[in-house]
Amino acid sequence: MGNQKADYVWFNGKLVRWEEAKVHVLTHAFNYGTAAFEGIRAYPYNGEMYIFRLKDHLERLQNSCKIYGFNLNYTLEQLIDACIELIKANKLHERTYIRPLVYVAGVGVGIGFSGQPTGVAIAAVPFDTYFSSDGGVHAMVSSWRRISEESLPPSAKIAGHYANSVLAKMHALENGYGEAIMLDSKGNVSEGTGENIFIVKEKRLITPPLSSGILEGITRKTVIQLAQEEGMEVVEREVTRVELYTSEEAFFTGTAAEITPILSVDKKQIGNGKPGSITRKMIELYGKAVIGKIEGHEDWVTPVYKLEEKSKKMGAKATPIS
Ligand code: PY5
Repeated sequence: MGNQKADYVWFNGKLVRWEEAKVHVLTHAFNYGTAAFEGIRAYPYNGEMYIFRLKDHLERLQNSCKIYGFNLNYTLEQLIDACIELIKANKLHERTYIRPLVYVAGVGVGIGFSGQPTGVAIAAVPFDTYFSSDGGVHAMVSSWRRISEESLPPSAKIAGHYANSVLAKMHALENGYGEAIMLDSKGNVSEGTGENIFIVKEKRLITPPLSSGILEGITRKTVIQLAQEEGMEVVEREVTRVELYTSEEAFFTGTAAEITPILSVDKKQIGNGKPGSITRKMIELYGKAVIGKIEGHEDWVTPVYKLEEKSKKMGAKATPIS
């Protein structure tokens, strides 16, 4: 991620200036990774900003908190309003990334956190593509295995879990690859360091199941739904490492990564080394979905500035009284 900035951060119920969104060095979350977070995108279209699947992301945040027993002192509605308010305050009108974070806020050295307060911060920054856009990414299979249910619950989006992703990602970058693909504890394909993975075989989309230690991605869910509605077959099943090598197409899905074609794995070219037709179709559909342009799924997006309602109201005022 880059060093994007904005004027304000939503910090424990208030908008504070960017520089003022600070915590103490002995904060429990800073020392032990005890924070649940989300990554959400907002997209500009026709002067409006649309937040994609905001409620789904915040519900996952609630579940992450539940798994770890973090108190989340704000309701879903309050968090939705906070995200909207924050984009407005920062006057954002470009591709934006929203990062809500619920953290154990006690200051001290003990590991137990019962009775300690939790804090909530939401940052929103301009954010374009996650991977440098040269048509896709070259990936390696990492020797670091994805965290498994035996030690950490992979379906919770917890700051501390990302130490695993950081090891795999840095190993990949240091070896000249754009991304790492992690295997699960059994040796099947799990996911990228911050993305789910799909492969295409005989025109079918295949993606690893929850039991392969994945984070249940909202982009993954969106892609499954969009593909099925297009009449494509989607299978959730274990994927072996060599199936990756011989797949016709492969791509990553994630809020930050959106849909990113995988051009090679371990230096083995996927398909003809260019984004395949199904991948391109999914990119096109996803591009429409995030601005509310898929019929029947307009409710996936939350308008920030509510321009439509405003213009309706203005229109009503302008109507002459008969
Ligand atoms: N798997 C992992 C480990 C992730 O971190 C993410 C999201 C996904 C899958 C995809 O989930 P979703 O489709 O719901 O976004 N990663 C974050 C993101 O905002 C952080 C990336 C730096 O995309």
